[in-house]
Amino acid sequence: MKNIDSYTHTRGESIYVDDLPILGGTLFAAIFDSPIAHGKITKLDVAQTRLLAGVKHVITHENIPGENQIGGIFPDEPALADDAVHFRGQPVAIVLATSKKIAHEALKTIVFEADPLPIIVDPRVAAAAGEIIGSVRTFKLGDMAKGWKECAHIYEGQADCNGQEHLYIEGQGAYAFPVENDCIRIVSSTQGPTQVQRGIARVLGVPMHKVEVDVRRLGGGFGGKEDQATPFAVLAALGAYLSKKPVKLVLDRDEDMRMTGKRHPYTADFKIGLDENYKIIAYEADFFQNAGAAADLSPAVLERTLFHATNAYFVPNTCLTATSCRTNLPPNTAFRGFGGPQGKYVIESAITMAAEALAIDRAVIQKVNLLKEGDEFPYGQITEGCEAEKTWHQAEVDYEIEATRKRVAAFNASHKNLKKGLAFMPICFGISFTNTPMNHARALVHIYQDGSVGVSTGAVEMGQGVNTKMVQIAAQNFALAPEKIKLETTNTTRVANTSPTAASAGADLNGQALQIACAAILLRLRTFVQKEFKVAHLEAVNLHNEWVYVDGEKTDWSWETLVTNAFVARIQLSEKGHYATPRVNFDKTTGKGHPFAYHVYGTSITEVTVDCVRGIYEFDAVNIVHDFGQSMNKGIDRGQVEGGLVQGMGWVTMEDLRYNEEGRLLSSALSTYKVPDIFSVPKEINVKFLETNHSNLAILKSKAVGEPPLMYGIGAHFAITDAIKAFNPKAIGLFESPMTHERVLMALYKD
Ligand code: MTE
Ligand code: LUZ
Ligand code: MOS
Repeated sequence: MKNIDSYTHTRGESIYVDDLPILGGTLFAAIFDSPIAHGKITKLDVAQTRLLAGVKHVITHENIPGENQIGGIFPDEPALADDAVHFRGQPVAIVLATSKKIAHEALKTIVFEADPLPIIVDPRVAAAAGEIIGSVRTFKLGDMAKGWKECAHIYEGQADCNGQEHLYIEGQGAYAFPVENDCIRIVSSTQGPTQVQRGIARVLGVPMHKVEVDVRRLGGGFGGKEDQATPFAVLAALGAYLSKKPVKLVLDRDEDMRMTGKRHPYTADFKIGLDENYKIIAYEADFFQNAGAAADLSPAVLERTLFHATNAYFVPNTCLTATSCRTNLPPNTAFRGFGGPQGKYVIESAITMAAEALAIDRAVIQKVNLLKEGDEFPYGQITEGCEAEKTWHQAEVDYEIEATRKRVAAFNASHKNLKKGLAFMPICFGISFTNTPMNHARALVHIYQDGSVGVSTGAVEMGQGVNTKMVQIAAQNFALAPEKIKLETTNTTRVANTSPTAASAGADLNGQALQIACAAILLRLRTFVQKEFKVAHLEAVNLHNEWVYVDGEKTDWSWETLVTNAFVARIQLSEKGHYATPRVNFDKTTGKGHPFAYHVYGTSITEVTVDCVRGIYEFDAVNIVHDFGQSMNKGIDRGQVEGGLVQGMGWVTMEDLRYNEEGRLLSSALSTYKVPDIFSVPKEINVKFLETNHSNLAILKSKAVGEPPLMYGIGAHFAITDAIKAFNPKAIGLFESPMTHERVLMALYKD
């Protein structure tokens, strides 16, 4: 089934926040954000600004009617700065004017003075200074002292990976409307409508029922709108609440890049020990996360780094520690993979270091350590339906690895200045929010009198195709054509108390809730047919192809007739469903439990050609075998794998996020921050569907696919370093990501 948005997308008719028709009286908001990274505010004068023609309001923290607080996990982030600023780009004041241009011009007249305070941008410096968010976290398995004794080879090193700009095509934005009795209705580009609702209620000092949040779709989120859509929605709502006018706030690209947090950069120390057979016996890693100036989701991201620190490998003795470090950068946040990629990058570096020292192919170490059925993760969960080895073996066979290795070796032997590199990247990713209470969802189904169906869920469409999957579920349950189903906006008054659409669990959680609602209506309708047709057994009543069947025979009732008759017979044609993932639990104090409903596995093989004169490279192919369970929509799922892969490749190759010592973002535009385009994607991407038939908790056995494929991208880093070594054997220990052309060139000529 095609993506239900493809028609309006390709015609440019899909509606985003900035496309909403402008209501009369609308005011346009612009944010005055901190020009310095750290300081105590000594003067904030907006008197002149308030007098400007076209300026209607200037709002500072003093005008906030409720609590000046937007922190989700820790209350450490004001909506508008009060006595101090902690990062460049931190919102200090907002101007509401009759046009966006006037609002932006007016910002220049705001007088802001501050006494500078020391600026920290490096997480290790922050940790040494005691600037820590939450507590240091540890996951442990086995006995380290015993483990190290059993090792024949032990290596220690450091691995660093950088942050990443989300670069959703639609920037952050919201459009807020005042409603009678101090209520607010707001359209927000958010992955978390309930988070926005709660944030607004808190800052306005009103109960949540006074705030209605509506989301049609997002032009991309990638985690960047899980938490960080909230501050901008709050500011728009605050404007509407105080001015009693509709207020629109849509960030321009440069504002968005400057003000919002990104993927967390990490620096880590590792120690790995192997026995004679290259089995990893012990692994220790100590992660320092660059959290930025406030907690945001950092503690949860930090935790997922620990969950995925051993990637798809079994390590009997593991000690993992992680520290969230407070720096003077915009608060970093969720980004596809949510700390998992950073954890995996470090163990892949450790394995590479061991392989380099032992002068063997790193794939040899990877392969013998893959997870097996019944293995224990450092957090206590046991693998069930483990596909790590199966995807690896299938990748070796389907992509003819022996022939590929020979071809690469022959190429490298016959070329002086061009070298090819290969890298395997196995992945294992846990599906569920690691914070157990977030794993539930609701759906609401209406069948209208004419037989058409309206479906609301808590899921937010951001390009990943969740709405299409929801239509498929409803259509399948009612035996209807997809055209009979309409996916409504995600709205807090129809579906309340939603978890954000995140953790790749959107389709699983909301899809199961939707199935429960559909099943309840269907049972009522079939029972009604049973009575009307005087059928002995309910099982004899079925729906096929929009028609009622009894005992396998077509009746004279169409779906429409059934619905109309049921309505006249006063049968309830609406239903809600609620689903809570069974089994999941996790004890944060012991670091043990069964946090994930299931795991997703896969293996990629990346082939790259490096131009050793210029340091540039091209990806010849990325070949993937991915564990989809039983994909309910192969087109959408393939798209998720391809998109995730390329986004992950961008993270470890060209996306070079830079801040200077003053905490100023240097890579602040698309001219200085390069993302993969059609010329830099692999020439070939092959995705093979490993179809498995285990019972699992995935919706219709179709496994979550949103985030896991991003981590195939990590293979790009190690394919490049493999090629570099073929040119310059001294270029080992390259564990600093991204592998930009500049960095590759330096490595090629390093001695
Ligand atoms: N795909 C597109 N096109 N746009 C997005 O913003 N976000 C990713 C992934 N795929 C994203 C995407 C992230 S971070 C997550 S968590 C999942 O989609 C969320 O959707 P799901 O739970 O329905 O898989
Ligand atoms: N968000 C969250 C996530 O709040 N908890 C998670 O476990 C998670 N995992 C991935 C992405 N977002
Ligand atoms: Mo995705 S990082 O869970 O929004």
